[in-house]
Amino acid sequence: MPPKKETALEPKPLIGRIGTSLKIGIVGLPNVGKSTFFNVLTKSAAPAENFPFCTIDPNESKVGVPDERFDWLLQHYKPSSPKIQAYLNIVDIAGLVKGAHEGQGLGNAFLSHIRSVDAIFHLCRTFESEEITHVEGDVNPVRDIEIINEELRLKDEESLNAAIKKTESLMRSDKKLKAEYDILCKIKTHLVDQAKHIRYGDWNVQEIDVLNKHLFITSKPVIYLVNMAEADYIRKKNKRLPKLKEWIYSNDPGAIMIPFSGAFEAKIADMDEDTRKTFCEENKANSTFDKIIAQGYKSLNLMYFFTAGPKEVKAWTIQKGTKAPQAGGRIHSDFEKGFIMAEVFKFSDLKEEGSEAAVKAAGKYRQQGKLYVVEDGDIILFKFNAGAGLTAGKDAKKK
Ligand SMILES: Nc1nc2c(ncn2[C@@H]2O[C@H](COP(=O)(O)OP(=O)(O)O)[C@@H](O)[C@H]2O)c(=O)[nH]1
Ligand SMILES: [Mg+2]
Repeated sequence: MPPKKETALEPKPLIGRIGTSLKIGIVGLPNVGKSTFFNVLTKSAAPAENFPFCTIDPNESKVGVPDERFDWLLQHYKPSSPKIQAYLNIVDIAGLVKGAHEGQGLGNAFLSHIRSVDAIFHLCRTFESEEITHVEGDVNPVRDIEIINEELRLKDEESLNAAIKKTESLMRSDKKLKAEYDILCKIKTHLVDQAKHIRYGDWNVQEIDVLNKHLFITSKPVIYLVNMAEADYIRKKNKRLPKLKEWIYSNDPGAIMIPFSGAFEAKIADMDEDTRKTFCEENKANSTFDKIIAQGYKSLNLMYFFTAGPKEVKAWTIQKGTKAPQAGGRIHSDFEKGFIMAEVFKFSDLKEEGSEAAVKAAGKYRQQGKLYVVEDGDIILFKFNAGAGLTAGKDAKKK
């Protein structure tokens, strides 16, 4: 069956779960610095203000997504109360070892943990240490990445084979399942015969539909985090980095790699602000956490729009491709049900013009209808019909 032509207007559906409280999990071999990274990040990142206790359980946490635009809006509107930024859910997953898919180490327990996240921080180690043993005997990040990637692929192979078997037996009584069965077999060619992760494939709408029923591990986006020794991080060099870059470039084109140093981050997290500033200036090095959080958030296909005024400044998380009424529905279901229009202006225009009135005067304040696809960083005022007894055009943002 030839794939149906997709219209240019409707973007392809995303691979993965639908929702706005998606999570990213930290995956890697034992002793590569996953928990150190998680703990320092959780402790030092700006706590999400709406969640005074960042830690949900010892292995799961929320961290605020740093954004200069948000900071600027706070300065501009000086809201009297809530200022709520977007946050990233992050999960520390126990280390994987070779053979995990067949039950080695913590074995299959990792599976449910990785299943429950929507993207992966694949953490690997380039720091040397006599005391901190490496499960594979020596430091070799390319080999480590290959071990983990193969474990994940084998785990998917197992799930996929089970899915194929099940669909095949159900297909005998339900012919409609033939199309799904064919798609699963096509995925198998990719995952098993070509030994490739599912996220490298170019899947059409029907195939994405099937993929989203199963949420395979290797369909999740990956960001490689390279944990360096403090000294290497400061001098921005490590002998293994070029090879690692080359490996990612040829084997996982498009994947993002972010070098950082758990040791460096832990050190500066313990300093008071002045000491930290001096230390960072002297060493010409800074924390990488902001970048890691921002990229992690992006990898989940999440973005946010703002509501902003003297009362409050808030970032509202939505999935990429969300239309105006559904974006409004994040704030209140009435905004979606009674949607009239969205008044939208761009952060960059506000910054350039200096005030909302100036943005309006410059003709950059736009009224958008229900088909408008919200863009990252839009500042929106929803007009909606609040239903029985209330007048239309009630403002979402009261002055
Ligand atoms: N030298 C050095 N040691 C680190 C670094 N990150 C973590 N460690 C140490 O390595 C050991 C294992 O770290 P941990 O974060 O528990 O690793 P995990 O098993 O991947 O969660 C601990 O003793 C850490 O103190 C690092 O960047 N440099
Ligand atoms: Mg750990």
